[in-house]
Amino acid sequence: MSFELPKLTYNYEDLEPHIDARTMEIHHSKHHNGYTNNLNNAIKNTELEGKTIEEICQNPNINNAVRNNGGGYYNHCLFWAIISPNGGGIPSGDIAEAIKRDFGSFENFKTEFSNAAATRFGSGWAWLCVKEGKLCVCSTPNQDNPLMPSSCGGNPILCLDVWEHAYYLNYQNRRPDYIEAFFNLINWEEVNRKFNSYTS
Ligand code: MN3
Repeated sequence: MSFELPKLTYNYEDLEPHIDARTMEIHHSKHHNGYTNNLNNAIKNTELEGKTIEEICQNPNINNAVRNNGGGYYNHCLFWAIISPNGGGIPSGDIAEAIKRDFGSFENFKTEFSNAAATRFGSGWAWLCVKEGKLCVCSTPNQDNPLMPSSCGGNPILCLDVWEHAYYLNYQNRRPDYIEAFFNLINWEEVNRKFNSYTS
C-alpha cells in the first residue's frame, strides 16, 4: 500500500477570492502530489512501508527525505481538510469552549495563531494542537509538524501553510493578508470533529 494524493471535496476555484484557483491547482496537483510520490519512493522497501503517516512522522529515526516528504504529505492532507468554501465565522461546540478556556477568547486565539504564522521566518506552518487535553499554538519550519520528535508533540487539529507557494501568486509579499483571508475558510465543524477525536 502506498500513499495517495487525497481528492479534494471542493473545486480549485471554490476557495476564491481567499485562495485563487491557479494557486490551488499548482499546490494540490504539483506540490502535494510531489510530496506524495517522493514519500512513497523514500519508504519503499524500508521498515516504514505499511506504517501510518502519523507513525512515520513520530518515528525519531527518519531520514531527511522521509521527514520532508512525509511531513509534506501529512500537513497538506490536514490543510485541505480544515478549509472549505463554506468555512469561516466563529466556531461553536466543544472547540469553541476549549478556545475560550485556553486562550481567553476567540480573538485572543486568532491573534496568537496569526502571530505564529506571520513570524515563522521563511517556509513553514502554523498549528493549533491538542496536547494533554489542552489547546496550544505553535509553528514549525519547512515541512515539519508537531508530531515530529523535535516539535511540541501535540496532535494537530488546524494548520496554515505559510510557504510562499501557498499564497505568492495572489498575495506576493503580503503574508498577513493571506493569514487574515484564511480565517474566512476555516471549516470549524471539521476542526471540532478532530478536537473531539483527541479529547474523548
Ligand atoms: Mn504547501
